[in-house]
Formats: sequence, C-alpha cells, structure tokens
Amino acid sequence: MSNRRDFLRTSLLATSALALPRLSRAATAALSVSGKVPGGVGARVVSTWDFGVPANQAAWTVLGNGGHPLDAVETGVLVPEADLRNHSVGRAGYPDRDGKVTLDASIMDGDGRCGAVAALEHIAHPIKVARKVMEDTPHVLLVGDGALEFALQEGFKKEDLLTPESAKAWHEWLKTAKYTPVANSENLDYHRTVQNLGMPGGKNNHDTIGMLAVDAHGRLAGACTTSGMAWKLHGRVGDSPIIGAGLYVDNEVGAATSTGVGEEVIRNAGSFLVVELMRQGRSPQQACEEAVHRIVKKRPEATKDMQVGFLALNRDGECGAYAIQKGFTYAVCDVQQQDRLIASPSLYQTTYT
Ligand code: SD4
Repeated sequence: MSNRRDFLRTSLLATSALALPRLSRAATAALSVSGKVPGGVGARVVSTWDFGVPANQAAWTVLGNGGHPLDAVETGVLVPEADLRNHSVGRAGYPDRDGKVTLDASIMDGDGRCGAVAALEHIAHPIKVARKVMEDTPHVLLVGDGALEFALQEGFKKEDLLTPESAKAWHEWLKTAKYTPVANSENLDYHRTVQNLGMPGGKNNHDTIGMLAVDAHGRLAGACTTSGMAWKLHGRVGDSPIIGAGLYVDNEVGAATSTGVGEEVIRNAGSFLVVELMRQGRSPQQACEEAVHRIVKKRPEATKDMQVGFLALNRDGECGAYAIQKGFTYAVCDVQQQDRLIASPSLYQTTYT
C-alpha cells in the first residue's frame, strides 16, 4: 500500500515534468474570445494516451465555446482516427490476421443515448457512423457488413484503409506465422515490438482513444475508437464498441472508458463497473483502482503480463485513472490547466516485456 502511495506521489511529480506546451493558437483563441468557459468553470475533457493531447485540443474548440460534450468528444477523436502515424485507431490501423482493417467505435451521451459499430471495414471515421447509429436508427450496435451497408446508405465513402506502412508491418508479422495479438504496444521493449509488430514501438505507437467530457452544467459524453488488437482473428470485437465495457456515461454520476486487452474489460463490464463504483461514492481514482483490482483478482496469472487501464470523470469534473501495468498515460484539458499529459498510477511498477 505504501509503495502505491509513493508511486502516486511520484506520478504527481512526473505530471509536472510531462506538462506539455500550452494549447494551440486556435484553441487558445477559442478560450480568450469568451474569456472563460461559457456557463462557468468545470468543463473538462480527458482522454487516453499521449495522442489524447491533440485530440483534447480539438474537443476543446467545441467544449470551450459552450458546445455540447457529445459534439466535443466526436470532434476530438476524429484527430487520431485521421492520423496516419497512428496504427491503432482509424485509417492506417494495423489489420487483422487476414490483412483486413476492421474498426470498432462507440459514442454515448450522459442521457443514455448511445451508438456503436464493430468490425467495420472501409470507413475512415467509425465514430461518425456510431453517432449515426445512435441518431438515425432504433439500434445501439451494428457490426461487420451490416454496419458498412448502413454507413454507405448514410453517404460515407468506401475507402481502402490499409496504408503501405501498415501492409508492410502485416507482411513482416506474417513471416513469423504466429498469432499473437498485441495491445499497448508502446509498453513493449524494442525487440519484442519489432518481432510482433514488424516495426519499432515508440512515441507514435499507441492504442485506443477513449475520451470523456463534462461541461459546466454537468452534462457528460464519451467516445471510444480503435482498430483493436493488431493481427486479431477476423471478426474479433474488443471492448471499445461495447457499451458498458469500453465506454459508459451517466449524467447522474460520471463516465468511464478503457484501454488494453478488451477481452478482460468485457468479462468484467469494466466501464459500467467504474461508473457504478462512483455511484456508490468512490472517487474516479478509487473506482478505477477497484475495477483494475477486480480484473486482476479474477485471473491473477493471466493478467500478470497484460495491460488494462481505466480513465474516469465524474460530473464535478474530477478525474482519475489506473492501469495494471506501468506506462498508461492520459491527457487532461480544462480552462485552468489547459493541456497536460499525466502518467497514470498502476498496480505493477515495472514496464512489462
Ligand atoms: C481492444 N481495448 O480492442 C482495445 C485495444 C486497446 O490498448 O485499447 N489497446 O481490445
């Protein structure tokens, strides 16, 4: 316990060391035009991993101007979905075992409305399709060919999402002929990363983006989007498009999202669990910790070498995060602190290999 406290303290210190440059000029302009967040203080957007910083900045151009949190999170996650350097979200995501790029995404409003797509091919912005499922159908989740058909009917363009770089990595992986899907590749050491992903891991090699936002009125929303595990079995669906697993939002309480090995998160209805723990009085930090402990306690051996991380935000704008393994980061943007990258505390203190 005291070790964990020490680590928490270290993480907080690390937070200031990781503080990033201030908001982009566009986002700063959005703030200064209004002077402060319209409607008062308390609006905040948080998201998983380092790529959450530019994504939060995009979301803030909406939230900081008094926009709805739902529009903010959709706008925010479009950034990594479009980023070709990112091989775990949207276009340029690593393909499955058969060389197909299949995308998962979900979006949820704090009033309970939600939409999702899973194993969607050929559409560069699955989060936009998820929102259309929410708004234009009586359903919550569309998958595979049905999801693609729906997207095309809605006017989305069919594209090849496999970039030459991702195809090259897939061909490298095929040489090993080993089925070893990898999540949280940035936590792997260089050699294992090369072996499994066919390219060096590094700063641009991140995972799912889960984004949560609250406005000054306590309205919440969340979005989650990913290409899932590299080299997964064709048809595999992770936690990200499963409401209650990869994402859950409730205006009465707060919101949660997850990253890491989706199977463990689904088994434990992870994000719903975090929100329910907050409903029972836990802080976002305590709720994330308890959810991680629950997952590890159920399968201690299996989870020893695996990453799962949760990020939570309550309706007062307080946030927290916790992961099994070291290396999980999350980005925070609000009117007081602007953009920051924070090292999440974790259960184990060693980076796993
Ligand atoms: C999945 N949770 O498809 C996603 C992958 C991920 O960090 O988040 N990796 O299981």
